[in-house]
Amino acid sequence: MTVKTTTLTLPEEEFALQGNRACMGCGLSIAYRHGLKALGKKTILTVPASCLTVLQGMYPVSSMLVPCLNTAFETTAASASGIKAALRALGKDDITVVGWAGDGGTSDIGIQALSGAAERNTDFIYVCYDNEGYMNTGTQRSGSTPLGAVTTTTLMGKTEHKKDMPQIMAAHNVPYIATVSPSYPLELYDKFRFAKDVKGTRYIHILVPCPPGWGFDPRYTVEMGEMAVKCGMFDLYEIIDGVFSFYGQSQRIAKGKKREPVEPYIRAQSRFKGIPQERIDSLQTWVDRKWALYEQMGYCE
Ligand SMILES: Cc1ncc(C[n+]2csc(CCOP(=O)(O)OP(=O)(O)O)c2C)c(N)n1
Ligand code: SF4
Repeated sequence: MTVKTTTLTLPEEEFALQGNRACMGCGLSIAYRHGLKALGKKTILTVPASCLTVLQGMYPVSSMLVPCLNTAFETTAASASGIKAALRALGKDDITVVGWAGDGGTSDIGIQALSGAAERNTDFIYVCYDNEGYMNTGTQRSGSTPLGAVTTTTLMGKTEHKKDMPQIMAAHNVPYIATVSPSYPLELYDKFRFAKDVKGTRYIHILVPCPPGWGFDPRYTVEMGEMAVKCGMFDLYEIIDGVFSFYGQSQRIAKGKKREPVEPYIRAQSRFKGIPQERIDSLQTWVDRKWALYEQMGYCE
């Protein structure tokens, strides 16, 4: 049995330093810091244009202690495949290759390269941090933006539901998938640590609360991530060789703990300001249907 990490056993070594350029309260900084702790120094990252490139800093100043290739928007998985092939040619098989991209760079523009790499079961970890929009360029809608959210390209609120990226990856039969949240950093750390030792394509999806893009006070980042999980808008699970299991707060819900309604979570964010009641009902139905499907699949007790 894998031993769970606690605040006492979490390694102290840092690879993402203080004083980075992320916004105050950015959920990505928490996730990045803990993810890199688990991946360790024998890691090469490839990152497309996104908030993460901003967080890392501009040459020659960087807040990072691991090498990173800044790549074109659509090429995260393709460049990761290339780095892996080059390392193999050099006989270096002890370095973890990681593509780390936003939801725009993953669910929209980078999906073709990712799908190809996953189908070939390329040996790398792909991380999608999902702040539910193209935030670095001022909050445009992505395929991962939820129904009803106002962005600069959905002024009346988005009219479609969010794309389910982890399930799209599940359809590729990759050996490891995990959904994680910076609100539960120790569990996030453990999922990254597990993924590091798996061979083949591993996919980790992080829901990243984003104070300016979602419209909430930066002090509530952790709480916002918890609310998302407690109401079932975002679920914590992993799929190991096709076997699905919930963990953490979502496991408690799967075991019978009552799910919170989505409305308080929606009302806490100004991107949903003025959202009509029928759209809140539609979001609730979307969550209820998702959980009914989990039950049908035998994932709940
Ligand atoms: C081909 C291409 N189109 C557009 C851009 C401009 N651009 C840079 S970052 C970005 C938004 C990225 O969104 P996402 O991947 O969700 O990451 P986030 O900014 O939210 O962290 C855009 C549109 C670009 N760099 N390259
Ligand atoms: S816009 Fe959002 S995701 Fe990007 S750095 Fe700021 S808080 Fe983080």
